[in-house]
Amino acid sequence: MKGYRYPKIAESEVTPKHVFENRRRFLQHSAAFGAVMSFAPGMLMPNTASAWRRTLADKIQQGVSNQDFAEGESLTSVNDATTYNNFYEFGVRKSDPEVYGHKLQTDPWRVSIEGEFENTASVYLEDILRRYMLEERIYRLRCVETWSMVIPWLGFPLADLLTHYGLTSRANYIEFESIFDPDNLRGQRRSMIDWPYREALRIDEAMHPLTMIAVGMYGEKMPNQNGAPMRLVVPWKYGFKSIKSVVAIRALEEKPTPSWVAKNPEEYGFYANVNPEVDHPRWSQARERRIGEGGRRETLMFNGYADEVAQLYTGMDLQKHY
Ligand SMILES: Nc1nc2c(c(=O)[nH]1)N[C@H]1C(S)=C(S)[C@@H](COP(=O)(O)O)O[C@H]1N2
Ligand SMILES: [Mo]
Repeated sequence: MKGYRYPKIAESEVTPKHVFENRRRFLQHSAAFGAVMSFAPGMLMPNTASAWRRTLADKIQQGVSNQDFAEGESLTSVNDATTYNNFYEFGVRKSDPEVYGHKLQTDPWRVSIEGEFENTASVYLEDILRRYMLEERIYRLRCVETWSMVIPWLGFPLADLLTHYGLTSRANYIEFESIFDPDNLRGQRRSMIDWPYREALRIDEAMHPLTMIAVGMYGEKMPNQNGAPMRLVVPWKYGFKSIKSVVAIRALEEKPTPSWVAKNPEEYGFYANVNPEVDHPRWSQARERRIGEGGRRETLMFNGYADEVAQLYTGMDLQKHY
């Protein structure tokens, strides 16, 4: 694993132009708002507004370690990674998450820590963020639909979060749940899956050092279309396991049923490990299309993370436990 140095280029070059323009407009707007505030000291404001954004900005400022887990493969452009997305809460087209992502309400953000923990909690994201050093990790992302990307995530190991609340001896699985807000999430007004989106990992998968909670990408806070403000990233599994906009983390004794397994157990398994030898019923998984690249490339066993994770599955028939 060689070190990675984030390219030192102007923000205007790495951020899609309209996002950059929007941000500038937002900054101008909040500067004006600040001026108004100073003349209206009695005005009430929720004290949690934007608190996680400030904490995250501080954390990024304090410095971030970098590790390349993609063997020097080129990064997917930030434009491709933020305009070609699966986030069915916004619709089924790849462009929908970027078009409708602004409707996602991320302020304040609370996460419910439930089930087989010594200490259950309902915790504000800023209080989670305060506890951890942020790491940048470059991972391959392989969608079950056969496209792939290489993305520099910003986050921390899920294991650190789980151990903070103390797992009980009965915690065999971790279930994750995404935001449910049909008023703002137009995709949730249709019954594509049984909303909210739910995913799950076996406890050893959840505790694996590669499994991370991501709160940003490309050196900045997570764009809404990529699962703001916090999402799961499990690089050796098909992308649908990497659940976005997480509001609940539940430790369970019994194996839960993820949304895709409930919808179609023949097509989507609980494990969903990237495996070129196990085809989807409707297509081969042997090759993939790297977004931004011509042609196709071979799909790697466990998405290239076999050295790290293959031992989690020794003795399991991966054709059966797909
Ligand atoms: N809540 C939620 N999480 C989700 C999805 C979704 O529709 N809703 N799509 C999944 C799928 S199929 C993929 S491939 C990845 C895509 O992540 P990206 O858009 O950041 O590349 O998110 C996953 N997480
Ligand atoms: Mo996917």
